[in-house]
Amino acid sequence: MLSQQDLKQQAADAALALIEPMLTAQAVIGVGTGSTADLFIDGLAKYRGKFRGAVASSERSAKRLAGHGIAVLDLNEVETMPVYVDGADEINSQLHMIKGGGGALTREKIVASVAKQFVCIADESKLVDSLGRFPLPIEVLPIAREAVSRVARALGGQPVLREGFITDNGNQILDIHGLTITDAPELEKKLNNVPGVVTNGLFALSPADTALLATQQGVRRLG
Ligand code: ABF
Repeated sequence: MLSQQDLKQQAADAALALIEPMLTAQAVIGVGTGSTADLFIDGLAKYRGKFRGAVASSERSAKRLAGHGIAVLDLNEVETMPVYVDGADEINSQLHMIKGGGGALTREKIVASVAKQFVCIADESKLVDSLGRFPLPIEVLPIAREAVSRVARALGGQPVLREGFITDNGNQILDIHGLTITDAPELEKKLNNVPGVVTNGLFALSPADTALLATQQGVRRLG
């Protein structure tokens, strides 16, 4: 029986095998945040020098990349990237995701938007029939916390402030419990339009292109 850590490692290894041919001297790799992304970063170290560098979706990932001697580039120096590799808190069969459990959803969504291909790496526990059992993270400007909370309640959710947490961008996070998400792209659009919302953790308007899901029977590829 493979542990969850073994499964995350297998997903990370599968992503490294997938992207290896993309690692040219000019290539810049987009890198996500979280425990599975950490394993991907550690594996990327052996290819250091084969590619130009990486753009990180958080200070946490930037530090880990730099620790391996991988050049960490400012997104403003990069026009495009062949691939963005990142984990997820939940993913469904349409490759819609809930992300942000690690608090990095804003930069994750930005960096992913610049890459040609979004490869999601996850253990099988992240694959769900419908999104929403994992509380939906929303990054909010602190002044808008209560206003956005009222909107979340009106949508049927129960917002909980992520106590003592400030994002890399200096904002707060509301975790919205109890949402029944039947149309993820629609809800993402709605939340995008709420004044004070910086980013919501639904990645459905721009879902992953490929998912590498580690299972007890091996790594499954979706998309
Ligand atoms: C990242 O992956 C975050 O959005 C999310 O919180 C994290 C969860 O993945 P893991 O289980 O690998 O930590 O993209």
